[in-house]
Amino acid sequence: MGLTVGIIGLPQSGKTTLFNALTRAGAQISGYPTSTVQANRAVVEVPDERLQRLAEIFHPRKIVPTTVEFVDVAGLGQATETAKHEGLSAEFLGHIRNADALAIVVRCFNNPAAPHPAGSVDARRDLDNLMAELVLTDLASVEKRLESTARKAKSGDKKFAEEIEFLKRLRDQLNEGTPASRLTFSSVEEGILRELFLLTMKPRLYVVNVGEDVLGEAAALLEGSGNADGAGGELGCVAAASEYATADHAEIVAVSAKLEAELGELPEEDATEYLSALGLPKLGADRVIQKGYSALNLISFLTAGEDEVRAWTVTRGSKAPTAAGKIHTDFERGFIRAEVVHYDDLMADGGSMKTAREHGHIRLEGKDYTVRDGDIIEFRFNVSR
Ligand SMILES: Nc1nc2c(ncn2[C@@H]2O[C@H](COP(=O)(O)OP(=O)(O)OP(=O)(O)O)[C@@H](O)[C@H]2O)c(=O)[nH]1
Ligand SMILES: [Mg+2]
Repeated sequence: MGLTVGIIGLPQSGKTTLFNALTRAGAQISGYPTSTVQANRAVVEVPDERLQRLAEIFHPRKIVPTTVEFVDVAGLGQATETAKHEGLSAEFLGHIRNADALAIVVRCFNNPAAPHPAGSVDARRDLDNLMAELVLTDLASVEKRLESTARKAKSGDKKFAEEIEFLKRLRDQLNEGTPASRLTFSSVEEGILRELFLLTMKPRLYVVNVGEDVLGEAAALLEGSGNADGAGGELGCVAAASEYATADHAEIVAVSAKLEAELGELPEEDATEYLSALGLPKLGADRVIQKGYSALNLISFLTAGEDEVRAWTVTRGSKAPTAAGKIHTDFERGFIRAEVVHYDDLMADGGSMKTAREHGHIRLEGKDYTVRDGDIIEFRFNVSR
């Protein structure tokens, strides 16, 4: 479905290192700002253990996971040095305007070999700065739209007067430093918002980048089982980022980008073994992808047969014909019915479609059926209708 996540953050926060961990793409990193001038892009597979299990049952010729594209851009602030008061540069924006979500990298690691450009780690300060850049950029978009709408409003059309009203409300809010995502709006206004491609409307996922020695504690802290009382340094930084994310109603995940980029060069099983031996959570790259998926309100449905076992992405709440349309527009147009068995039911039935049928776990669903994550679906359609 061509889902794209933009990796953004201040200079030297570890964006490219994270990108490498996520994509195993070996993109260039370096210890001084300006390292990433052009954007790095890579498409990665969404890990889904269910596909392997299904392949053992269906023996398909191929397994096809669903994918996400990551874009790694230059550090904010550094790309905008010359355009401080107009928000981000056009070139930079071109890379993230069309992203479906933003992964915001927050630096909490210490690294004397690559010092923090501001001299020390401070998640609150960094996130305030970063959000200010995004807000400023959006403000410029809103101002521009206000000018063009004001010209159109001279025709006397009430529609434009209402749009101006809304844009001013949006501008006031941004002027206070509040992201556009906090605004409440009507469906007409939602249409205007969509045309503005505002950065602060995009779903956000916070990624705190910590040193490998505190990764375990940081992960526990974010899951609510750890404690950062009195902790300064890296853990205090993680706690501050966590507060920030909570106030922003966004998900947060801890990674040690450097460790993971290094582990990314090992075979996956070895990397997993290494992490579990140290009592660390599974690969942060996987967690970033999965959290990104849920932040975006996406689910996967599955198809399984002799030809292929495959995962497909749809937005949560999608109806069966929409899901069918992901496979082929004919499937949506000629949709008749969906034969559905949930992955968990099939597993409970020992992986046997026959048993699943006997237990009534295989259902025939119509066009109003809301697809669930993990549904294994076979579509019935007729294109001649
Ligand atoms: N100790 C430690 N160092 C890290 C970690 N992540 C990144 N670094 C180091 O920090 C420096 C900057 O990392 P990059 O990934 O290039 O950072 P960036 O955000 O892409 O930087 P720009 O593209 O210049 O904005 C490099 O020297 C990395 O090796 C980490 O988790 N721990
Ligand atoms: Mg970089």
